[in-house]
Amino acid sequence: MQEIIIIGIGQCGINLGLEFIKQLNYDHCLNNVQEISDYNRYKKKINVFYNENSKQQYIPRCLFLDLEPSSIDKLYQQKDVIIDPNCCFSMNCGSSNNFAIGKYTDGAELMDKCKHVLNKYFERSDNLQGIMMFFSTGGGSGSGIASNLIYYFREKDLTKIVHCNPVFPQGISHNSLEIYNTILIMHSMIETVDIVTLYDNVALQNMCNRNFLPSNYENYNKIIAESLIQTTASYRFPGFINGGMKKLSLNLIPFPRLHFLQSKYMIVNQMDWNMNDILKDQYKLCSSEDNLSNEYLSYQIQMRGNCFGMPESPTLLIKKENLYQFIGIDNHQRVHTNVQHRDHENIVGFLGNSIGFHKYIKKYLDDFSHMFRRKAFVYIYEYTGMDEMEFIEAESNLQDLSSEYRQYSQSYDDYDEEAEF
Ligand SMILES: Nc1nc2c(ncn2[C@@H]2O[C@H](COP(=O)(O)OP(=O)(O)OP(=O)(O)O)[C@@H](O)[C@H]2O)c(=O)[nH]1
Ligand SMILES: [Mg+2]
Repeated sequence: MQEIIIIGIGQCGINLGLEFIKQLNYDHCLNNVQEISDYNRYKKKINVFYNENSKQQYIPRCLFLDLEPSSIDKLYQQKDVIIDPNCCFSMNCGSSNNFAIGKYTDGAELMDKCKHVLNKYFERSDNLQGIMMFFSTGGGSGSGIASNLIYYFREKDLTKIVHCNPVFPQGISHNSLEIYNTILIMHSMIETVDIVTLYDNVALQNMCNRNFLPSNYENYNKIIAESLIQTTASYRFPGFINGGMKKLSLNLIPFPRLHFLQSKYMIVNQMDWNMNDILKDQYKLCSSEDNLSNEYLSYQIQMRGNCFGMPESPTLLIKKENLYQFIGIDNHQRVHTNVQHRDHENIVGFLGNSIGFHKYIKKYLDDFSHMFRRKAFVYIYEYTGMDEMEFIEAESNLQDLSSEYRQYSQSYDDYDEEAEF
């Protein structure tokens, strides 16, 4: 049945995972006791994110973890969604914003319980697609525990897809350790994860301001969840062209290490819209400066609703013939879902693998190098048993990734220059 497991880690991950489940419930017309309230609504693929119990309730297939109890306690207090308490684990310690505590000490103690739940989900699933993880790269619990889980999942089954949805920190002023945590979890995500969709609170804040919404975590999480509801619509509902996690990874990741995607999301209830609008700044969920239309190695357009016409008339969103010649393939994919969103007639989503990613990661790498050169704050990690070597490896792995992305942008620039002569 192509099942997916939702995993939320740390405060940010739990808030985001919960919001995503709430919106899934709404999209599938589940009421506050997780029963289907509208039987006309298509529910054939509801098992993608839910397990059905003997009382015909659909319980989300999820796992929530934190090193402090407050976010997990919040899950138990929910009135409009039921989360199985056997899938929620916390400790009483907190990570003090330290990746090493999340990964090696207190966080590692949670792993046995996690493995037990994950193995149970594996056994109960017909044909598991993979996992969707939510966490902030800056948090100690989020980044540390996520790193452990990613390695565990990879060892367990190489064929399943690991899709991470990390929220990046605002910058060095927010909290010094966030930069270290970010580079360390990025190191884990480069080798072991199939797809990473990037989000950051700066882009989300801009989106809130533009839409006259108060700028707070609740609204940020709503926006991220809405875009993921759009991305997963083609997994959960029928359409002209259907998608799945594997298809997404096959079509958008031309080289295994280059799997960092940027997401955009646009509601198109108005008549005068253009497919190219989706590339505009106001729709992006990650504040990278990558809006050049020829910067994408690959992209996917996700359409939901009825006004998009038949798939035989594909709309080529980005003109990038030169890039095609360079990569040698046409890596543009469309997915289409007929079942409309309950509140919006038509929605367009966009996921792109941009070579501009190297510019996005540069500011984090610069801040990291700036602090690490002076060994600032490194003792905090060393007290927890972490080796300085891990910092050096992470930095160099990220620099390599950055040059791999840059190599494509340079080749493209060279190609452009040659073409001008
Ligand atoms: N979008 C969004 N960002 C959040 C949310 N909660 C925290 N953040 C951001 O996440 C980072 C802090 O991570 P947390 O998730 O609070 O940390 P944690 O994973 O619980 O780890 P600890 O350090 O152990 O508390 C900061 O950059 C916050 O701005 C949230 O609900 N939504
Ligand atoms: Mg926390």
